[in-house]
Amino acid sequence: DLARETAIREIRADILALPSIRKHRLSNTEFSTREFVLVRVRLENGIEGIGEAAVLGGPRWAEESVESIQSVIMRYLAPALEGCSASNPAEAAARMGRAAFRNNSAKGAVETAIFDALARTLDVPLATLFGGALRSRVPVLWALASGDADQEVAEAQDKLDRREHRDFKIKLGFASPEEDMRRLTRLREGVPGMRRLVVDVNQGWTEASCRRYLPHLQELGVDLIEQPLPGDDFEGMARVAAHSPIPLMVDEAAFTHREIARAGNMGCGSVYSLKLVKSGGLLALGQAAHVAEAAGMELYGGCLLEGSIGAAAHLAVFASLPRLHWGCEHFGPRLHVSEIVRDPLKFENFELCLPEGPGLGVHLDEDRLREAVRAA
Ligand code: MUC
Ligand code: MG
Repeated sequence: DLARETAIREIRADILALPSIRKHRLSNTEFSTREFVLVRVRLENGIEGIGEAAVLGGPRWAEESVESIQSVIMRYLAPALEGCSASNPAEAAARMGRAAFRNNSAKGAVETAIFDALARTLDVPLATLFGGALRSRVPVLWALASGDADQEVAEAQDKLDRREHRDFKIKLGFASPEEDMRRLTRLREGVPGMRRLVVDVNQGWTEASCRRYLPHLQELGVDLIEQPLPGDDFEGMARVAAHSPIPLMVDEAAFTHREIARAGNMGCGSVYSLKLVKSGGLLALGQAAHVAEAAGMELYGGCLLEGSIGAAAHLAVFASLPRLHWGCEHFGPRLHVSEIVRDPLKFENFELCLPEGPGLGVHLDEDRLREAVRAA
């Protein structure tokens, strides 16, 4: 029977590293090599599922590092899953929830690998396990984050010319707000063909700078302001949002369903960024979307710069959502020099394509994988 055939036999977690095409800067971290953990779950039937645990430049965007992810998986999550079957991902998620507090990136990757192994066993795309796909493509933006205004203008124009991206996000908060305004102005003037512009401050501003620079952001036609204040400043976000003609997006502030409901109901923002590393599993990711909407927020398909494995996992859930108002930001597969899959996700006509085929729809490339293990 299915439960016996899909019993979890082995769980592996390897630390990998891939160079990025350029330095990526955020208010509180930066990196030119992306480290992540590849999780592999082998079932009794011999089928293997894969999952990706992302971090950004060490334990800085959130508290997890590749080292903590690997050891939490091997020491706590894998033992908790002994005797569990991939035919019951909800049971696997519940066991991991009891075995470890938070550690969402680790849990999310293991749950992804379990779902992938189940979908491959059933020979269906992963989206089928979330109710089926309502869309096969999702609009995808690109993030500018080198901090060098000329480079950013050239990069954005190139993405537009290739019809890969017409919506952009720019990372602010690592320089002074004045410098940020200069970079933004350069970008708006230098790339007139750009459609939407999102600014992500990654918790880097104060309430005073928000008030002071809101009029500039409005003049520059900014469409969305992501997490300008520290994640735990719900009251400040609510006050800024109440003044802002531009919608605010809640990112680092809300991981759990209760945090999402609180952020929405307090008016901290009118858009929520969905991320596997915040929800801690694909089941919870889908639920987060419904909680956010119920609390009055529109949905944005967020990422932590995952490659094709993590992006495909998010897409399987995003494809099944009734609404995804702001599209997604899964440009990660193009930010890294080489990927560890044979079939990286496709970008066409400003959209990211949902991969076809059973499970996640992507397959490991063993040669590239060996290089990425060596680099780590
Ligand atoms: C974040 O805070 O949104 C996603 C895209 C990007 O450039 O950084 C990440 C994390
Ligand atoms: Mg963000």
